[in-house]
Amino acid sequence: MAEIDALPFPFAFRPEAMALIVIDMQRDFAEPGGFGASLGNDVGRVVAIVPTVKRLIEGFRTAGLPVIHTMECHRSDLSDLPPAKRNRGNPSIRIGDAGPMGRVLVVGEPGTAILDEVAPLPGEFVIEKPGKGACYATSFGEDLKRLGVQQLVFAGVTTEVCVQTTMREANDRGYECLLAEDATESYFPEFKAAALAMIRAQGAIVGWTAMTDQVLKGIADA
Ligand code: C5J
Repeated sequence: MAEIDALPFPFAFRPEAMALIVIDMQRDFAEPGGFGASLGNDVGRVVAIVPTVKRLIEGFRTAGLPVIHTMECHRSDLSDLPPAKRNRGNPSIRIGDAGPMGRVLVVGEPGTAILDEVAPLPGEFVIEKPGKGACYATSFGEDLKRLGVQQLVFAGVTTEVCVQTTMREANDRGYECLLAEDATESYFPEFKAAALAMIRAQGAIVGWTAMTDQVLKGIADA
């Protein structure tokens, strides 16, 4: 078994069973005028991790390991958007409304797109998800089975919402999950710190955390 220097203890993995899951690196969470900003958040925090996420993606591609991207988005008729989600919070524009980058978090709209710097390559899986977690109402579970992966490295935004939800879903389904600490971000630094601590508490009850350099070293040495 190969290893990544991780917390709370080394993350053992088989390279052929490993994939990178990049959560929701979309313009709507990273740019002014998008969903994240409409909720009053400082999107600069998301922009700051883009180079690190890019480095992680490139490391997986170089190692020949799968990269799976997710996008939080809804059908244009909003039939997959429950009122409980649309009405939540007090945004200046709601999901489905027209904003400066098109309709917010709707499939095919400019703001829903993944940022150019970390965009999927042709052939990489892109999971369009209507929920915060990638397992709900998507093919994510079947895609992971088809790829034969068992160990997942996570990156993306936001740490305590879509990233943590998907990690918990995957952990419950038997996957071993590691979160790249410096390739994930929250609009709230204290929520990020708490999510990292929760994930690795109690002997990795939900998973492991490690810095991107340690992940890249682990897969390069494997
Ligand atoms: C949120 C996400 N925060 N991708 N979505 O609404 O974390």
